[in-house]
Amino acid sequence: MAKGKTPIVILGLALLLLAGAWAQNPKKKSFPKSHKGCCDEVRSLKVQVANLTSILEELGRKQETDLITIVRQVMELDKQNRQQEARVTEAESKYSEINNRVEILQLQGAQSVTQTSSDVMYDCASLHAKNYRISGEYRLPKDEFLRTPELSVFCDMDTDGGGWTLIQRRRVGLTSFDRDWKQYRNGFGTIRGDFWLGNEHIFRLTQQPSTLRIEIEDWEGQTRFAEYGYFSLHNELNSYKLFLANYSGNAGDSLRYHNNTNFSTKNRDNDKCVDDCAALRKGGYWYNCCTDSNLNGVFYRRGLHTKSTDGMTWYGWHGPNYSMKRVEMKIRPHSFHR
Ligand SMILES: [Ca+2]
Repeated sequence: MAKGKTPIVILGLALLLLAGAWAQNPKKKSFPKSHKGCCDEVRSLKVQVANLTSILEELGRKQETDLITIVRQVMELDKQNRQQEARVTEAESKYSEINNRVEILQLQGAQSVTQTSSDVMYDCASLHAKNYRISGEYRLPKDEFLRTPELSVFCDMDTDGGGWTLIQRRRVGLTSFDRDWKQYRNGFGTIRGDFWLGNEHIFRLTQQPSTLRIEIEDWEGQTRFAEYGYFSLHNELNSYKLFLANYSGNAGDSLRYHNNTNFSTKNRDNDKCVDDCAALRKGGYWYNCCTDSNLNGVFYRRGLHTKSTDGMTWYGWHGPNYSMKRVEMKIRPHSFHR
């Protein structure tokens, strides 16, 4: 019976195989359909990605080019800036050179004029009378006839007609004014910066009737002045005693209190007080007991000037606790003509 059934079994298997093959074929045919769609999408995506990459690369290249252009522009601007700076430096140098030449001419002029006329007291007013009208430093040579020493002075040829010889200036603040008698007698500091001309020179110059003008500036940039129509010092034997009169101006009369007072320094207390005013107020001045002004006091920079009473004060304007930003004291003889 088994032998009789074998061909049927084989046939059955063959049919099954055919059926299986047939059943697989449609699947195989349907797969490529969906696989083809997938590949198209992938290809499309790939193309898009490629395009985007290309755009990105292009953008990158463009940014790089822009960056290079900007760097080049910055470098060019920097170069131009350096060239301009060089030009400014050159111009400044030329200006300085011209200025020096003018100053040398001023000095030479002052010297030659002095050497040919020893009949006048030499100061900025007499230079002005000889038509020297530029404010600046002048060197007055030694004069045997007048027995006056060589002296550098700073002339203000602008204020109220000019002809002013500066006897004091504070504007930089690096020069200490807490000095001894000898230094105040002979003078100290730099004529273009902060200085005291020297009591001996002031005494000599004020032998001719003179006016004193005091100009002060506060830290807000406001300026005021005090003028004394009469101003002179006594000699050293009389401690350079101060004489002044005829106040005018808008700063207040804060030197009147010091009138008829001897000059004091930290090593020579000539004031009218039990206290040692020069030591307390840290400068040389005509202290009475002690001050209504202290123009040779401590130079306090902005913000520090209210902390003590030893500053560069002028009570008539800002009281005892305010130290000025700038001070100039200058003299001019009554004989001055504009
Ligand atoms: Ca005293």
